[in-house]
Amino acid sequence: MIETTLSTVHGACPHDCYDTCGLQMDVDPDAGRIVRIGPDPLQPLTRNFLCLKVNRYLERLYHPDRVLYPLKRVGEKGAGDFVRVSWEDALADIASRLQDIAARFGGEAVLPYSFAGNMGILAGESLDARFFHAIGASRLERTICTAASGAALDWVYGTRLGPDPEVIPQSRFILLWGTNPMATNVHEIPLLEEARAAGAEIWTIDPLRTETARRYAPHLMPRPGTDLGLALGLGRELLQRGWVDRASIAENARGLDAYEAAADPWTLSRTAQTTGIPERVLSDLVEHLAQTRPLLFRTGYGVQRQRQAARTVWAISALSVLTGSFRDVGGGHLLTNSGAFMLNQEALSRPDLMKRPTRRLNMVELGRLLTDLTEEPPIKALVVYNSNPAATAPDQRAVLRGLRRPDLMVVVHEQMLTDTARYADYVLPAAMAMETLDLHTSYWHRYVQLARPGTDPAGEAVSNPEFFRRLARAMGLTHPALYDDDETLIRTALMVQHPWMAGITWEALSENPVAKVRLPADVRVFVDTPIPTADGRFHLDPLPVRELDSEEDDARYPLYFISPSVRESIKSSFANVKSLQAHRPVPELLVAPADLERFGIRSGQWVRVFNQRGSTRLLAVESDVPPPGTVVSYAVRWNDEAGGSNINQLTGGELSDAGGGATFYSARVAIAALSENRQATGGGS
Ligand SMILES: Nc1nc2c(c(=O)[nH]1)N[C@H]1C(S)=C(S)[C@@H](COP(=O)(O)OP(=O)(O)OC[C@H]3O[C@@H](n4cnc5c(=O)[nH]c(N)nc54)[C@H](O)[C@@H]3O)O[C@H]1N2
Ligand SMILES: Nc1nc2c(c(=O)[nH]1)N[C@H]1C(S)=C(S)[C@@H](COP(=O)(O)OP(=O)(O)OC[C@H]3O[C@@H](n4cnc5c(=O)[nH]c(N)nc54)[C@H](O)[C@@H]3O)O[C@H]1N2
Ligand code: SF4
Ligand SMILES: [Mo]
Repeated sequence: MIETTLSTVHGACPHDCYDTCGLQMDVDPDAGRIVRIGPDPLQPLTRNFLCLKVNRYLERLYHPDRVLYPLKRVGEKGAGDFVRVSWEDALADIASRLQDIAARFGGEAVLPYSFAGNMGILAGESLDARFFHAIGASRLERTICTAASGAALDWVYGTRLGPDPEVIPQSRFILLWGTNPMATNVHEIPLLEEARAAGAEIWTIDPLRTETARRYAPHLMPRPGTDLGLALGLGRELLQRGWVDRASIAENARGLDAYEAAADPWTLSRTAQTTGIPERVLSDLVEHLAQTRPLLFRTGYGVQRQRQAARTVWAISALSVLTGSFRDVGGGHLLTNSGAFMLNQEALSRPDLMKRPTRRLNMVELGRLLTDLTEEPPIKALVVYNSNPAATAPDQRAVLRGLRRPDLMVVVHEQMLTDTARYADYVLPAAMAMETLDLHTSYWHRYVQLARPGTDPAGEAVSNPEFFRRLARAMGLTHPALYDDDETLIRTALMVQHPWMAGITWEALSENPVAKVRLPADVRVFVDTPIPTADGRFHLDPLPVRELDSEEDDARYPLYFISPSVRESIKSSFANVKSLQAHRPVPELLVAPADLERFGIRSGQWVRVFNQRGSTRLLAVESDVPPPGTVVSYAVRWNDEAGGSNINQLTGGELSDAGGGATFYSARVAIAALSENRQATGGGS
């Protein structure tokens, strides 16, 4: 018997996750198959483990429902009836329809829609951007996740950069503020544990009793969306007690007076009343903020999926400045490290290929954009990749109504027959990241990784760049930039003259696929490197925001509705992986015992959850995760499971106060028991 020798290939986890793990793929060259995907300790923060989801990745990679061939719709939009067609026929038809739309309505009638289904640099923004620029399509503002906090960080610090997570063990007081690393950032846990073993106190600020909050207590439970007042109240108290070094703040920050004016109404008692956190706990926190060093604010995206998002992140950032936390290695404000990676975005995405700057459309408003046809030109073609908006976008009723429009051409490049794919006129098969070459960065750590394909794409699947090369060819476009190969694209991305990127080249990564940017962990950003705002100072004065309509307390919808990340999925990306589904077989609504009683509902009963925007059907489950007055359903299940709807029936397309971010966690709902009948047919609207 001849034994096959497996070869080992370095990959990177492509999912939208803080950790961007290094992967080791064992490949059986005879079978042309990846037989094992494990952690690659070449990436030091990955250590020797992956998460629940990616431990089972072969199940997703070789899923029986993978889209392997181009599909053309034959049934009704949304029904999911398709026939197999050839790439050639599919592309010829798509190209001629796009040309026709562009001729009649202008290129801007085409809207690309994408997010971070694959975080690879090539998959995310390379030939796709070039293609859409070349045809003069509308440009998508990718705002659905981090836009509001990004705007606030840019305002206060002039960049989206924080301390290296590798210094977490040196912190002595850590505030986990609106983040749930036990689910969303599991490789941060060993770092937090090291800090704790060395004597650090770790507190959690979250309206829910998450696994993280249970592990890292004291746990402060603000009412959802009240963190702006919380942060200002803490800042005001620090100033009142004279625990802020005004002289050193004056040296490197502007706007302390304006900050104080904004914080002035937030006395400790008002802060306690608004947030629901007892005054003595707030007072204790103020003491910790003043006394314990190094002090790390570890903010997550959970604080900024609401209406006052940008102001909230501004106020937390201001606290990091007032306390001088950034002066210590192990201190500062960690929300993201995406600003550590200096890639040549412009050369990658080539905005110069646009004949004139085209309009920008905010992805959070997809529902309105697809249904309000008064804006010129109306959207006539939607090209979706790396995303599943029929399930993940807010204002779902409008999104689905738009997707059903007979005059809208929908093209979806996907790995699975997602909710969005079911509405497509054409579904084109997308390769998995493990089947493609790409370059990866992270929004948490500071490693660049070159990911090699373990095998060829399954079936007739192609990578995102290859999809757009094919589309460009079918449209008869001639600009050579539309046809660059993957290696050229990676070399282009790395063509930068920045000291942090020195030595990170195609050649170096070919030798060693994991390279840390040259911004060592013990460099204190904003102390040892300049503050990159225009005037070189922190901006404490309030970030400009748009006027928000006052939020009416609508007695009909009395419950806060929060839909955060969950351990066994990444948004809708693992929805059809059976072993993971087994953890939570049906879409649930977690309800506090007091609310079950209040609404006359039994745990284990199907309920209709609804508000002015829409409704969906969930299984009520008694839980101590939410406090009374708040209900929780984890994001995001496929609509397919609940008769064509999910929790994004309940969320709206309203934008955050600045940055154009999404406001998923500002929803309010009511619940009602479903009759037996209703359960069988589903509660979708
Ligand atoms: N397993 C898993 N990992 C993931 C994801 C996933 O779906 N599953 N998603 C990935 C993506 S796309 C992202 S953006 C990140 C997000 O990961 P995180 O940054 O952790 O953000 P969220 O999961 O949105 O919310 C984190 C916490 O914020 C809390 N929160 C909600 N409202 C408020 C509030 O008003 N105040 C405060 N203080 N807290 C609040 C929620 O209860 C939740 O526990 O995780 C990524 N990683
Ligand atoms: N209610 C509620 N809704 C939310 C959130 C919430 O907290 N609550 N969170 C929001 C957040 S933070 C985010 S980031 C968004 C995420 O929303 P989406 O951007 O829709 O992300 P996913 O649901 O992960 O879907 C990604 C899709 O990309 C596909 N894909 C993966 N790799 C590739 C590839 O290489 N090529 C192509 N063409 N496709 C690929 C996957 O199969 C998957 O279907 O959801 C938002 N929606
Ligand atoms: S999803 Fe996150 S934790 Fe899991 S393997 Fe990927 S990067 Fe690592
Ligand atoms: Mo996200």
